[in-house]
Amino acid sequence: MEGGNESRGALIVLEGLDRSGKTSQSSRLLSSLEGLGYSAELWRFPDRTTSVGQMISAYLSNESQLDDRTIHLLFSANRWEKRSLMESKLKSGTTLIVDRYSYSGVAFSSAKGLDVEWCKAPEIGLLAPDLVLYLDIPPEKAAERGGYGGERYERLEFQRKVAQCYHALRDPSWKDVNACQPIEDIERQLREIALDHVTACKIGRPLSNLWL
Ligand code: FDM
Repeated sequence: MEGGNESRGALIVLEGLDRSGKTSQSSRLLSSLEGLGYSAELWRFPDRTTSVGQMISAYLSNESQLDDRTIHLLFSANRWEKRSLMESKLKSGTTLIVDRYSYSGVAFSSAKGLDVEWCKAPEIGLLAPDLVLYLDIPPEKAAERGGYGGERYERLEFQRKVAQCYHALRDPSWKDVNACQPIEDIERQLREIALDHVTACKIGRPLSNLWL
């Protein structure tokens, strides 16, 4: 199976501001796909279980301070340490639903003022998603949802900048879904879009790399 593209799984990424509903929608999407008999797993970045992930977690909860470029590279390393497992899962036919990925990496760091191309550079060569589902919500609405949990980036002013940076990253794999709709409507739309992509990958769309 050289090339490994026959009957592979799809790489589906959910992106959006904090409190946009990514995490609950990712779980619902996983249940839907599994219920339809697909092999699927739910991943998330940062993956706080690795030693790099623990450094990221300490930074996010303000237990440690790191230079902006240093934390950017740690987020990137946290994706690189999972790249080969990601590729083998996809090639073995498992669809991955990923709660945040490289787009978070570039959007959050460039919202701090780092150059976008500099932010993308360490991400070049990571697997490109087949589909990015962007849960679109005005930053003010997201802030009203039960408040933020107190982590470093959960501030309205910063989330406004992140929203602008996300918008500049749109590419052909990107689909906006209005995250202000009722939960079940969002769930249904995500499922429909995701199923199209899962089917396309099954019939042999090749894997590709970011950000080329
Ligand atoms: N975040 C997440 C980044 O700044 N860069 C990244 O590469 C990733 C994956 O970390 F505020 C930010 C986004 C968010 C925070 O995310 C932790 P979760 O989804 O709340 O764990």
